Amino acid sequence: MKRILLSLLPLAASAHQRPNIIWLMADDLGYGDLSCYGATRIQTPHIDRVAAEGLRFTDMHACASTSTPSRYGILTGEYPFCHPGTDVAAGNAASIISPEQVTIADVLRGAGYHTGAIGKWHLGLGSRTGYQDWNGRIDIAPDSLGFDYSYIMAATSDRVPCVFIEQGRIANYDPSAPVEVSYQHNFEGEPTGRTHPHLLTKLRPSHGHDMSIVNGISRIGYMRGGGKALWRDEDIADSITAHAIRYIETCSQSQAPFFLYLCTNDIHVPRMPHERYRGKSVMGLRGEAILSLDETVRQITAALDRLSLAHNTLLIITSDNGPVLDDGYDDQAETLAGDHQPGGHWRGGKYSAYEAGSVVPFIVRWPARAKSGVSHALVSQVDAFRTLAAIAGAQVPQGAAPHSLDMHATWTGRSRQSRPYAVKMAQDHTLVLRTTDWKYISPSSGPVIIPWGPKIETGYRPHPQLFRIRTADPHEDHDLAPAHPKQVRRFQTILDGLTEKKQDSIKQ
Ligand code: NG6
Ligand code: CA
Repeated sequence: MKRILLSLLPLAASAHQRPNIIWLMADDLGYGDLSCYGATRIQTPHIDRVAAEGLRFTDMHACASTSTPSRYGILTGEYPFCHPGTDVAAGNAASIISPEQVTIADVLRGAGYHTGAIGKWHLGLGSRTGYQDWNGRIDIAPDSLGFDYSYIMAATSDRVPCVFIEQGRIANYDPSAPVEVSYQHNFEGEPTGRTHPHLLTKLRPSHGHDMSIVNGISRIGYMRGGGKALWRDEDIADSITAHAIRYIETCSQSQAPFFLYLCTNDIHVPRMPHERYRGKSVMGLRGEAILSLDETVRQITAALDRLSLAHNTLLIITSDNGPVLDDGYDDQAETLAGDHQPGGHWRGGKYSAYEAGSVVPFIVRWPARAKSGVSHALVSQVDAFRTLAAIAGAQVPQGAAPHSLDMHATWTGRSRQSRPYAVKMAQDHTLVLRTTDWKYISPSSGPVIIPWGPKIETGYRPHPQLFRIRTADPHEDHDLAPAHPKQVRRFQTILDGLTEKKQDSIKQ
């Protein structure tokens, strides 16, 4: 059993003033992908409106440049490199967060919030990898991790199983088509993208993604069955948004505030947004997926307005990691990007140690209490835990959220105070440390360019690198490490301190 001692802090005014909280997180949306962050080849008027009414941050750091570790950091308040097994999870991976761990959902639920997780999950499910009961009840689902309600995709839309899971069971379950999943072997007689490329009617892989075929698109991993429960990629955004709105409507009828962890599939590959967006962006499917994300925001904000909830709802819009153009499907994202810079002025992209991998859009709107404008404070998603807990007036139990700081004054625009430093992890586990002025990348033996397909610079070098990130060198071109050995030692010592603790906790 989790030991959660929850009490209301003085910060929390009376219960009815506590805000609803929506953490709306896109997938692989880059710093430069929104018009309010400078994009010109795409317009995102609905997200821009939230940004204009709220606070737009220019220096928010995800915990990692890929999804699973980034999400782990948000929900647990612990850096993902301090916990074993947080790499990009397969669709049949066991739950990475154990039910004994305290999540932000546990803390908010304990403080009287109704809690929901809708959309992409990607943190594993069940107690044993490969042994989930897909045709019954999955034993560890978000309800074991603090969420009263969940309607989720197990992993990503490019990974099997291609079904939604509601309250631990496959939604729209089709008893005539039991689901089987494997990441090791195909099921006899089932076509794959490799063996039956003529069945790929919607998208072809550019690298990987050549296993089971669902909806004319081949995926990572093998599955059989599903029948009417299988998703149609074109409907994923509408389904997630409709469930989110239903959730908000239901919660609006109760006295209790709600916390909605709402994770879109947009704009991850395979990008196959609804047909109504076809031809609507000069950037092709990747642009259309951004339009679909903007439409989700339009619908969510319209629902908040309609239900008179907007004033006291803390709405956060962000991304799990940086952008990628070709992430494994021939969707012409590279050619049609033109002069669009998905990572804005930052170097690199998804997976990399360079800033575009993990500096993400971050918009906070809370009309009742937060200021509007632009904040250049250095902030980190690992602080979601203690910051949201403070805003909700919930106490964080001892031992939980070890790396999270209460940054509510900064997140609501009442302070410009930065974090002392932000730490994040690249795809090969290279650690990066940022202060307001410096950027440090620890040595890595990894390749200079991502080797499996995406044309992205990793930022990996066998020696330490140091950049004057804000004042002189936002593009990480001039390595100052040789000239500043003391600074290098200082930052490496901080990282060593974090990873030594990790070794200790793994040994215990
Ligand atoms: C990679 C996939 C990529 C994407 C990524 C995870 C291949 C070749 N590439 O391994 O397409 O799924 O994992 O993305 O399989 S994330 O945003 O969920 O971290
Ligand atoms: Ca992602």
